Formats: sequence, structure tokens, C-alpha cells
Amino acid sequence: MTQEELKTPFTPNWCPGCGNLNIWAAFKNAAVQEGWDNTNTALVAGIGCHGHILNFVKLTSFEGLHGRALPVASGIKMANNRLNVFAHVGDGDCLGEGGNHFVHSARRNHDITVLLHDNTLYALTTGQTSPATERGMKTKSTPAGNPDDPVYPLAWAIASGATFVARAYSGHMDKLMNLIIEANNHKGFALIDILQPCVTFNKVCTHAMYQQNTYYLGDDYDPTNKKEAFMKAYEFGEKKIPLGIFYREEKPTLEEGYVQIAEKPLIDNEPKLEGLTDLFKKYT
Ligand SMILES: Cc1ncc(C[n+]2csc(CCOP(=O)(O)OP(=O)(O)O)c2C)c(N)n1
Repeated sequence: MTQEELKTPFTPNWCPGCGNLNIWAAFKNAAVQEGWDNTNTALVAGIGCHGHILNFVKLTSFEGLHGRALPVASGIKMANNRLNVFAHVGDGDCLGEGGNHFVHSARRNHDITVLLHDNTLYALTTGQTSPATERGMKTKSTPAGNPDDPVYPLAWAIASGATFVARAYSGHMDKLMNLIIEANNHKGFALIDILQPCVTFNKVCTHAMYQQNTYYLGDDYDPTNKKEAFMKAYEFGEKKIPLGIFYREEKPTLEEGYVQIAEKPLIDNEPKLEGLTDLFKKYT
């Protein structure tokens, strides 16, 4: 599809400067470059500002309940494992309401790509703390400062069994685009934690803050070393926010483990109605 063909009748309504705009652009550039279209790709999103992305990309998509994007994405992949499946999720959505799904989708190594629009708060509901909000940060729901420690999504993903774990900054659009492509090409559960400023409600995690404090993991970093990746995932501070691929591992995906879909996707099988007919009768 071309950029033109990916357009929908809607104009993005994110705030000027919102990181979602860059994620949207990077994702569309990746789609054009890789030939993602309605025959080979499906998108899912949770609820939040991030979820609006589905309205602005003309690809088959499903917006589910808050926090439930990952079970839907996993279901789509299991029904048709030929598809590229992307889940656009928010930090509140995925790490809070959907935390349980995050752990188990990673553990089972579903072959899906999770794009975590991480603005470290609940943006759509106007700026409350999320599980990604750092301790002490003043938000609408914690005017005296957040009394909780945040979760570290990358460490959480690695500990849960994710096989591709990366972090990007939304302002570096080309790097983000390449990472999205790489994550999709990876066989297994891929997470990209995308640092995404919320220019309206987050006065701490700003573009300037990320530009001054992020750095890219170098060639001397070994992303296959799980222990090192786990330690790295906890590094977050002044001049110390790593970007890039923290961890990758080749491991059979959940979909590869199912004999029912090993040869052909579930949707290509003729439905077997005998037995079901009696069941349907019972309930009609
Ligand atoms: C079960 C449920 N709880 C709460 C809400 C209200 N709600 C809608 S969006 C949202 C916050 C979304 O924040 P996040 O997932 O971080 O996404 P963002 O808006 O920051 O992109 C909440 C709490 C809801 N829709 N459903």
C-alpha cells in the first residue's frame, strides 16, 4: 500500500507534539516499505490516546476493551498465523489493566509485535498515574507525588519469557521504523517500549528530557545475554536511558507448537459441522 492508500477519512486529533504522531508516521512508513496490507496484516489496540491510531491507518483492525489488546492479538494470530499482527497498547492499558495478559502472552511466546506507547501516565483520562509513572512524580491523581515504584516493562518482559525486547524513542522516527520491522520479522513475542512524551500532561518525560538522556546500546552489547539484558532493563536515569535491542532469543513460538496450525492456518480448514449441529439445536 502507498501512504495515500493507508489514509483514512480522519485526521489525527492527538495534541501537537504528541509522540503518537511520530509512532503513527514510523508505523506507516514501515507498512509501505514492507508491503503490509489488508491481506497480510492485522492491528489491535487497547483503549487510550494510543488506541486512536487505528482510526488513522487503513488496515484491518480491532479495538478491544481496555487492557485486552493482547488476548485479541494472540487469538487473531492463532486463527491465521500467516498474518503480521501488531498490538498498539498504552502503558496504563498494557501494564495496568492488561498486566496479566502481558505476562502470559510473553511467556507463551505468541508471534505478535507489541508496540507500547509509553507516556508514563493515563493520557486519555487526562493525566493520572499509570504503573509506569516514576516514584515522586506529580500527576492529577497524585498531586503530592506518586508514592509507588514503577514497573520496568523491559525487565518484566524478559522475566516473563519475551524473545525480542527493545526500547525506542518516538522522536527518532527512522530508528523506530527499522525497529518495528525487525520486531515483526522476529519469530515470537516482540515488545518495543516506545518512550513517547505526552506534551499535555507529562511535564517530566519530555522530548528534551529524552533527547538529553537517551543513548543507543553499542556494538559491544550482547543482546543474547539474558542476565545482562535484565540488568540493562533496570538502567533508567540521568544520561542513562538505553535504547535499542536489549534481548533476543530464538525459541519456538506458541503457534509453531500447535499441530492443528502447523501445516495451514486454522481459517483454511473446512469447518466440521457434525456434532455441532446437535449442539446448536440444543440451544435454539
Ligand atoms: C476497564 C476500564 N477501566 C477504565 C477505563 C477508562 N480509561 C479509558 S482510557 C484510560 C487510560 C488510558 O491510558 P493508557 O493506557 O496509558 O493510554 P494513553 O491514553 O496514555 O495512550 C482509562 C483509565 C476504561 N475505558 N475501561
